[in-house]
Amino acid sequence: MQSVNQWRHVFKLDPAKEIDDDSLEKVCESGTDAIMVGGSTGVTFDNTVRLLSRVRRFAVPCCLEVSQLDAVVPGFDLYLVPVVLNAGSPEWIIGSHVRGLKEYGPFVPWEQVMVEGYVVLNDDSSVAGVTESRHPGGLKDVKAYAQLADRLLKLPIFYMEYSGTYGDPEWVKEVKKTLTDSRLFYGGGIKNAEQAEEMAHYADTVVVGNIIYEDVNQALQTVEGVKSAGTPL
Ligand code: 1GP
Repeated sequence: MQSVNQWRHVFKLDPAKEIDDDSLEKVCESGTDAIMVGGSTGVTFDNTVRLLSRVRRFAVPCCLEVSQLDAVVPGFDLYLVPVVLNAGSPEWIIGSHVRGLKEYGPFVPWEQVMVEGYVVLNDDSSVAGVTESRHPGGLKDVKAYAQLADRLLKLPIFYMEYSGTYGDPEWVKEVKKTLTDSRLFYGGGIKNAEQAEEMAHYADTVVVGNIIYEDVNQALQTVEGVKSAGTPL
Protein backbone atom coordinates (compact mmCIF):
# COMPACT_ATOMS: atom_id res chain seq x y z
CA MET A 1 0.00 0.00 0.00
CA GLN A 2 1.10 3.52 -0.77
CA SER A 3 2.22 5.28 2.40
CA VAL A 4 0.09 8.04 3.91
CA ASN A 5 2.97 10.34 3.07
CA GLN A 6 2.05 9.96 -0.57
CA TRP A 7 -1.65 10.54 -0.21
CA ARG A 8 -2.71 13.78 -1.90
CA HIS A 9 -6.42 13.14 -2.19
CA VAL A 10 -8.69 11.15 0.11
CA PHE A 11 -12.44 10.53 -0.02
CA LYS A 12 -14.06 10.26 3.39
CA LEU A 13 -17.09 7.97 3.47
CA ASP A 14 -19.49 8.03 6.37
CA PRO A 15 -20.82 4.58 7.34
CA ALA A 16 -24.00 6.21 8.65
CA LYS A 17 -24.85 7.61 5.21
CA GLU A 18 -26.28 5.74 2.24
CA ILE A 19 -24.32 5.43 -0.98
CA ASP A 20 -25.50 3.37 -3.95
CA ASP A 21 -23.23 0.80 -5.64
CA ASP A 22 -22.74 2.85 -8.76
CA SER A 23 -21.60 5.94 -6.84
CA LEU A 24 -19.39 3.86 -4.59
CA GLU A 25 -17.70 2.31 -7.60
CA LYS A 26 -17.09 5.73 -9.12
CA VAL A 27 -15.57 7.01 -5.88
CA CYS A 28 -13.34 3.96 -5.40
CA GLU A 29 -12.19 3.94 -9.03
CA SER A 30 -11.73 7.70 -9.21
CA GLY A 31 -7.98 7.69 -8.81
CA THR A 32 -8.20 8.93 -5.22
CA ASP A 33 -5.30 7.77 -3.08
CA ALA A 34 -7.42 6.27 -0.30
CA ILE A 35 -10.85 5.89 1.19
CA MET A 36 -11.19 7.00 4.78
CA VAL A 37 -14.17 5.56 6.62
CA GLY A 38 -15.39 7.75 9.44
CA GLY A 39 -18.11 9.98 10.81
CA SER A 40 -19.07 11.84 13.95
CA THR A 41 -22.47 10.33 14.66
CA GLY A 42 -24.29 7.09 13.96
CA VAL A 43 -21.16 5.04 13.30
CA THR A 44 -21.65 1.43 14.40
CA PHE A 45 -19.74 -1.83 14.05
CA ASP A 46 -22.37 -3.10 11.61
CA ASN A 47 -22.48 -0.15 9.26
CA THR A 48 -18.66 0.05 9.32
CA VAL A 49 -18.27 -3.65 8.42
CA ARG A 50 -20.82 -3.23 5.65
CA LEU A 51 -19.04 -0.29 4.13
CA LEU A 52 -15.60 -1.92 4.43
CA SER A 53 -16.77 -5.04 2.64
CA ARG A 54 -18.27 -2.95 -0.16
CA VAL A 55 -15.10 -0.88 -0.57
CA ARG A 56 -12.99 -4.06 -0.57
CA ARG A 57 -14.34 -4.96 -4.01
CA PHE A 58 -11.94 -2.32 -5.31
CA ALA A 59 -8.17 -2.00 -5.12
CA VAL A 60 -8.11 1.38 -3.36
CA PRO A 61 -6.54 1.46 0.14
CA CYS A 62 -9.11 1.79 2.89
CA CYS A 63 -8.49 3.20 6.35
CA LEU A 64 -10.70 3.62 9.38
CA GLU A 65 -10.81 6.86 11.29
CA VAL A 66 -11.59 5.58 14.75
CA SER A 67 -14.32 7.50 16.53
CA GLN A 68 -16.23 4.81 18.40
CA LEU A 69 -14.53 2.11 20.42
CA ASP A 70 -17.28 -0.38 19.68
CA ALA A 71 -17.03 0.28 15.95
CA VAL A 72 -13.39 -0.68 15.48
CA VAL A 73 -13.52 -3.28 12.75
CA PRO A 74 -10.55 -5.49 11.85
CA GLY A 75 -9.44 -5.69 8.23
CA PHE A 76 -8.68 -2.07 7.37
CA ASP A 77 -5.30 -1.20 5.86
CA LEU A 78 -4.74 1.51 8.41
CA TYR A 79 -6.30 2.97 11.55
CA LEU A 80 -6.22 6.73 12.01
CA VAL A 81 -6.77 7.77 15.59
CA PRO A 82 -7.89 11.36 16.06
CA VAL A 83 -6.72 13.38 19.03
CA VAL A 84 -8.84 16.51 19.01
CA LEU A 85 -6.39 19.06 20.31
CA ASN A 86 -9.00 21.79 20.84
CA ALA A 87 -11.69 19.51 22.25
CA GLY A 88 -13.55 20.91 25.24
CA SER A 89 -13.87 17.46 26.70
CA PRO A 90 -10.79 15.40 27.60
CA GLU A 91 -12.70 12.39 26.32
CA TRP A 92 -11.62 13.35 22.78
CA ILE A 93 -8.03 14.14 23.70
CA ILE A 94 -7.09 11.09 25.74
CA GLY A 95 -10.21 9.74 27.46
CA SER A 96 -11.51 7.20 25.00
CA HIS A 97 -7.95 6.41 23.96
CA VAL A 98 -7.02 5.27 27.45
CA ARG A 99 -10.23 3.28 27.79
CA GLY A 100 -9.61 1.66 24.43
CA LEU A 101 -6.05 0.70 25.31
CA LYS A 102 -7.14 -0.69 28.66
CA GLU A 103 -9.52 -3.00 26.86
CA TYR A 104 -7.81 -3.73 23.56
CA GLY A 105 -4.16 -2.70 24.16
CA PRO A 106 -2.64 -6.15 23.64
CA PHE A 107 -4.40 -6.57 20.29
CA VAL A 108 -3.55 -3.26 18.66
CA PRO A 109 -1.65 -3.72 15.35
CA TRP A 110 0.67 -0.80 16.05
CA GLU A 111 2.30 -0.81 12.65
CA GLN A 112 -1.13 0.00 11.21
CA VAL A 113 -1.95 2.87 13.56
CA MET A 114 -1.35 6.58 13.09
CA VAL A 115 -2.44 9.52 15.21
CA GLU A 116 -4.06 12.61 13.71
CA GLY A 117 -3.82 15.83 15.70
CA TYR A 118 -7.09 17.52 14.87
CA VAL A 119 -7.97 21.14 15.25
CA VAL A 120 -11.68 21.76 14.65
CA LEU A 121 -12.26 25.11 12.97
CA ASN A 122 -15.97 25.11 12.20
CA ASP A 123 -18.00 25.66 15.36
CA ASP A 124 -21.21 24.64 13.61
CA SER A 125 -20.00 21.21 12.51
CA SER A 126 -21.22 18.06 14.16
CA VAL A 127 -17.63 17.15 15.05
CA ALA A 128 -17.41 20.44 16.97
CA GLY A 129 -20.63 19.57 18.79
CA VAL A 130 -19.59 16.04 19.65
CA THR A 131 -16.11 16.99 20.86
CA GLU A 132 -17.24 20.30 22.44
CA SER A 133 -14.33 21.85 20.64
CA ARG A 134 -13.39 25.45 21.25
CA HIS A 135 -12.39 27.53 18.29
CA PRO A 136 -8.71 28.35 18.73
CA GLY A 137 -9.23 32.02 17.80
CA GLY A 138 -6.95 33.57 15.21
CA LEU A 139 -4.28 32.32 12.86
CA LYS A 140 -1.60 32.75 15.53
CA ASP A 141 -3.52 30.35 17.75
CA VAL A 142 -3.95 27.79 15.01
CA LYS A 143 -0.23 28.00 14.28
CA ALA A 144 0.45 27.33 17.96
CA TYR A 145 -1.73 24.21 17.73
CA ALA A 146 0.23 23.20 14.64
CA GLN A 147 3.49 23.54 16.55
CA LEU A 148 2.03 21.63 19.46
CA ALA A 149 1.22 18.73 17.14
CA ASP A 150 4.39 18.94 15.10
CA ARG A 151 7.17 19.88 17.49
CA LEU A 152 5.95 19.03 20.99
CA LEU A 153 3.82 15.94 20.45
CA LYS A 154 5.52 14.88 17.22
CA LEU A 155 2.29 13.71 15.67
CA PRO A 156 2.57 12.45 12.09
CA ILE A 157 -0.57 14.29 10.96
CA PHE A 158 -1.99 17.73 11.71
CA TYR A 159 -5.58 17.94 10.49
CA MET A 160 -7.28 21.29 9.87
CA GLU A 161 -10.91 20.24 10.13
CA TYR A 162 -13.41 22.70 8.68
CA SER A 163 -15.99 19.93 8.17
CA GLY A 164 -18.99 21.30 6.28
CA THR A 165 -17.53 24.68 5.43
CA TYR A 166 -14.74 25.84 3.14
CA GLY A 167 -11.79 27.10 5.14
CA ASP A 168 -9.39 29.97 4.68
CA PRO A 169 -6.64 29.05 2.19
CA GLU A 170 -4.37 31.74 3.68
CA TRP A 171 -4.56 29.99 7.04
CA VAL A 172 -3.80 26.65 5.46
CA LYS A 173 -0.82 28.20 3.67
CA GLU A 174 0.53 29.77 6.86
CA VAL A 175 0.04 26.58 8.87
CA LYS A 176 1.83 24.58 6.21
CA LYS A 177 4.82 26.93 6.54
CA THR A 178 4.83 26.34 10.30
CA LEU A 179 5.01 22.56 10.10
CA THR A 180 8.31 20.74 9.83
CA ASP A 181 7.49 17.04 10.05
CA SER A 182 3.76 16.57 10.50
CA ARG A 183 1.77 16.00 7.36
CA LEU A 184 -0.95 18.61 6.83
CA PHE A 185 -4.45 17.26 6.20
CA TYR A 186 -7.13 19.69 5.13
CA GLY A 187 -10.82 18.80 5.16
CA GLY A 188 -13.98 20.84 4.85
CA GLY A 189 -16.46 22.18 2.35
CA ILE A 190 -14.68 21.21 -0.85
CA LYS A 191 -17.32 21.12 -3.57
CA ASN A 192 -15.42 21.39 -6.82
CA ALA A 193 -12.10 20.94 -8.58
CA GLU A 194 -11.04 24.56 -8.10
CA GLN A 195 -11.41 24.46 -4.34
CA ALA A 196 -9.63 21.11 -4.18
CA GLU A 197 -6.77 22.51 -6.24
CA GLU A 198 -6.57 25.67 -4.14
CA MET A 199 -6.22 23.74 -0.87
CA ALA A 200 -3.85 21.21 -2.45
CA HIS A 201 -1.37 24.01 -3.09
CA TYR A 202 -0.77 24.10 0.66
CA ALA A 203 -2.16 20.96 2.27
CA ASP A 204 -0.30 17.68 1.79
CA THR A 205 -3.54 15.73 1.82
CA VAL A 206 -6.97 17.03 0.86
CA VAL A 207 -9.97 15.21 2.33
CA VAL A 208 -13.31 15.37 0.52
CA GLY A 209 -16.48 14.20 2.26
CA ASN A 210 -19.99 15.64 2.05
CA ILE A 211 -20.04 16.47 -1.65
CA ILE A 212 -19.92 12.72 -2.40
CA TYR A 213 -23.44 12.49 -1.01
CA GLU A 214 -24.64 15.71 -2.64
CA ASP A 215 -23.25 15.40 -6.16
CA VAL A 216 -20.98 12.47 -6.84
CA ASN A 217 -19.86 13.67 -10.27
CA GLN A 218 -18.82 16.97 -8.80
CA ALA A 219 -16.96 15.05 -6.08
CA LEU A 220 -15.04 13.03 -8.66
CA GLN A 221 -13.65 16.19 -10.20
CA THR A 222 -11.85 17.04 -6.98
CA VAL A 223 -9.38 14.23 -7.70
CA GLU A 224 -8.25 15.99 -10.87
CA GLY A 225 -8.25 19.29 -9.02
CA VAL A 226 -5.78 18.02 -6.47
CA LYS A 227 -3.59 16.48 -9.16
CA SER A 228 -3.38 19.72 -11.08
CA ALA A 229 -2.04 21.49 -8.00
CA GLY A 230 1.25 19.60 -8.28
CA THR A 231 3.52 19.44 -5.25
CA PRO A 232 2.34 21.44 -2.23
CA LEU A 233 4.24 24.44 -0.89
C1 1GP B 1 -14.87 15.82 7.27
O1 1GP B 1 -12.79 16.82 6.75
C2 1GP B 1 -13.81 16.03 6.24
O2 1GP B 1 -14.33 15.17 8.39
C3 1GP B 1 -14.34 16.55 4.95
O3 1GP B 1 -15.19 17.64 5.11
O4 1GP B 1 -17.39 16.68 4.55
O5 1GP B 1 -17.03 19.14 4.48
O6 1GP B 1 -15.98 17.66 2.76
P1 1GP B 1 -16.47 17.79 4.17
